[in-house]
Formats: sequence, C-alpha cells, structure tokens
Amino acid sequence: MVTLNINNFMSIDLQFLTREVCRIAKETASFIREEQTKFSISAVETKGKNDFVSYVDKTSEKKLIHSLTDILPEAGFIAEEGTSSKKGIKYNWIIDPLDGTTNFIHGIPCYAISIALMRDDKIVSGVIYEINFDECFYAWENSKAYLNEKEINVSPAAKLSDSLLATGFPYYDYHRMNEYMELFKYFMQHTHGLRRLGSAATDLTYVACGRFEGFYEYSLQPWDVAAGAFIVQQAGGKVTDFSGGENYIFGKEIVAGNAACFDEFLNAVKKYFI
Ligand code: 2AM
Ligand code: CA
Repeated sequence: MVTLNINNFMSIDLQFLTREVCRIAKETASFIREEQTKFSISAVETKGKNDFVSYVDKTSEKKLIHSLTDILPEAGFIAEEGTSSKKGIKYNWIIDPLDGTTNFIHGIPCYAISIALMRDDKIVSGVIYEINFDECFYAWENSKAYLNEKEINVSPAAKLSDSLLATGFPYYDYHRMNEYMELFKYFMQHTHGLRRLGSAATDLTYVACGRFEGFYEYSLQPWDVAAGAFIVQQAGGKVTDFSGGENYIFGKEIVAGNAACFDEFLNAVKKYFI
C-alpha cells in the first residue's frame, strides 16, 4: 500500500492516485456484488421520501473511507451516508458508495461507485466503477478520460435531433415538475429519445464515452455528480447548471453534454427552466 503525503501534493502523481482509487472501487464492488446475490428487501431503510439505504451502502462507504484514508491520510470526506465527518483543509473526497440504490434493491443491473477528489473547490480526479458491466471510467487533472484503459471521447453528434439523452425523474422534490414535464415533452419530440438509468454517475459516464449526447437532472447531490461531471469534461464535453453557470456540483442542477450540440441542448433547458 502506498501513502501519499499531502504536503508534497504538487509532486504527487495524480495518475497513480487515480489508478489506486480504481483498485479500491473494484475491491469494494466485489463486496456489493456478493451482497446483491443474497439481498433482501427487508434490509432497506428509508432516509426520506423514496430515499433508500441499506447496510450495503453504509458498509461500502466505510470500506472506501478506510482505503482512501490509507492512500491520502489528510483528506476529508463528503460522503452520502455520512459515515465520516472528517473535513480536509485542502483536499476532500466526494463519495457515493452506491449510486443507483433503488436499482440495487430491486435487482436491476445499473449501479456504480463514484469517487471524486476535490482540491480546494476544484475536482482533480474522478473514478466511477459501474459494477455489473465491470466498466471503470476515470480521469485526473489534465488527462484524457478512460474506460478500462482505453481513451474515451464524447459523441461528435452536432444536432439535438441526432441525440439520445438521459435524465432522472424527480423522486422527492416535485416543485419543478411542470417545467420538467414540458421539457421532457420537447425532448421526446426533438431527439432520438430519452433514457432513465437510475444512476446519475452512470448517466454521466455514458455521456463521456459517447453513448448519450446529454444528461440533465435537478435535485441531485454532490456525490451523484462530482466524479461524473469531471470525467465528461476530460472527455471533451461540457457541464453547467441550468443557467449555463458553474454551480453544478453543489447547486442541484446539472446539464452535461457533448461539445457539438451543447448550446442547443442547454438553450432548450433554459427555455423551460428559467
Ligand atoms: P442514489 O442511488 O445514490 O441515491 C437518479 O435520479 C439519481 O437520483 C441517482 O443517482 C440516485 O442516487 C438518486 N436517487 C436517490 N433516490 C432515488 C430514487 N428513489 N429514485 C431514483 N433516484 C434516486
Ligand atoms: Ca448512493
């Protein structure tokens, strides 16, 4: 095991660090995969309306925090299940130990581990491991983006009419439902269609590798989007909030897409949401 000294962070090899995070995500995924085979719905707790959690989410988070602390002791955590309250002065991991919990508890194969490293307020490394397809997406500061060692790029499609989009349906915050439904209707009629995978982290990786041209959703949390937004950018894509601004990690609004039709995509979102 290698421990990185944060005082020498400028000389730290972020490529090496990111590969260590991939290893840690895959180790934890083995636990999640094993638990899925014996999972019972009776183990599900409800955190809020339609907000589910189980011992699998919590145990995975503890495992990740333990391993990430080993490789970067001074970093703090912003993690979905709140199993660590440690705040880093300069560096913080943003973690979703199981993105797509609803899929997991229903036995639907689309869920992922999402891990980002934030230096001050800037993401410098991102890893998303989609567990069922054994797909590890990652990037680090100034790197390309990769899927299982191969470079990935966003789609070259230049028109919304040639695009397949992804979104997440509102599941607890219904105050913008009308705008959401009107925009949904517009995209139904002006794109190849929409998909709803149920894991925002996975949606974002599919934008990064060109399977989707775009993804949008509101009321997401930082751990749902931090790693994925970064990987999209490193793959040549664009990410903003609904106004076209930069508050998409903590601002609970995200639009992510390939560069070529991003303006058309964002303008449609703006038309209905602003
Ligand atoms: P989670 O599984 O980590 O909670 C998709 O809309 C996004 O919203 C997912 O990334 C998912 O992250 C989050 N989410 C939380 N609860 C949800 C629910 N009941 N249905 C759908 N998505 C939910
Ligand atoms: Ca989660």
